[in-house]
Amino acid sequence: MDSSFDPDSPATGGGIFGLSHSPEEAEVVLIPVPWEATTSYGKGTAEGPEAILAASRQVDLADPETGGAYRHGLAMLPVEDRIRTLGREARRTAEPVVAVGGAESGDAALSLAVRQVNSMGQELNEWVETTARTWLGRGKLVGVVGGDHSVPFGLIRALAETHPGLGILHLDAHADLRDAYMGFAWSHASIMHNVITRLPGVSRIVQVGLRDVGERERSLIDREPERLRAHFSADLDHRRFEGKTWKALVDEIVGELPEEVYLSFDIDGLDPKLCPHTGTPVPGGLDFPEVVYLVGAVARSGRRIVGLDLVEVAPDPTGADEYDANVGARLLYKMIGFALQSRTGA
Ligand SMILES: [Mn+2]
Repeated sequence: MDSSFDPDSPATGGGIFGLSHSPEEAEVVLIPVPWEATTSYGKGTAEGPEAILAASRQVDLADPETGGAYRHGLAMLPVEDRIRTLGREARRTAEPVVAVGGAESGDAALSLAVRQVNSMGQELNEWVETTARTWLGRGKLVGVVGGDHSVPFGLIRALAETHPGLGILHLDAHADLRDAYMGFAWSHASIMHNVITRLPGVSRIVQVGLRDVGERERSLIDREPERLRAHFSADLDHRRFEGKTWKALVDEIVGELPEEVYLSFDIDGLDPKLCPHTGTPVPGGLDFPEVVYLVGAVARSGRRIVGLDLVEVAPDPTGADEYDANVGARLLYKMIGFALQSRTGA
């Protein structure tokens, strides 16, 4: 960045947060993934990366909490047309299956559609992983901006290999532990099931904010007490109502994480007043300062945040309300800031 750069002046750079770093000169590289192949309820998260990019230009860069992440250089890769097209094709192929709630009927056309969507999901995962490895290999901190919650699998796989024992701090209203939702192996509702069953390098997933959990997900949590730690919103709320401080709860949560941590943030972990257009909003949930305190506590504990994603941010389809993307962009800046702090010990 040239020396005349003024973080207080209106954003002029075309990149994320109004900056103009190339990915080569940035310390943080974000991979945008416009993908929502298998979402069943609200749509629009495929537009998340571009909405966050647009809203990010309003974020003041000298963040008092995280200390000005922009100095490290931040860049978002351009959205690849091939990936956007693949995402649309996957969505189109999945639609008839989603419309009837799955392919259990044995209908041959629906079963074929499921297999095709699964193979497109596989292709996406491979692309995310290859892209992530390229930038990880150059020493970057890599993040994924979704898209639905299926998209960061390739990044998590790459990091689980280079950081065995990795822990995931998973903020979400949902456990995402379903084994193939509607037959779709790479569904947004299955991301953590796929991580826990396919990535032995991930030692533990610590889930926070859960409010909507299926019976089979619950029993998987009970069967895997070492690798899955679930913090339900109701439990956290009750304990706070009865006098526990948020700090005490955060210390417990952070204490369950290993030394190296990946942040996976589904925006619907927040109170839906902060993300009114997300695909599957659930009342309750965490407030913005609470999650920022939690993520900051990971860095302050001396743990290292080695990668991150922010998913399920969906802009208002009418374009009238940019709040979802505004909250998303600010959350992303805080997550990056704490990750950088944890990286350098600064
Ligand atoms: Mn999720």
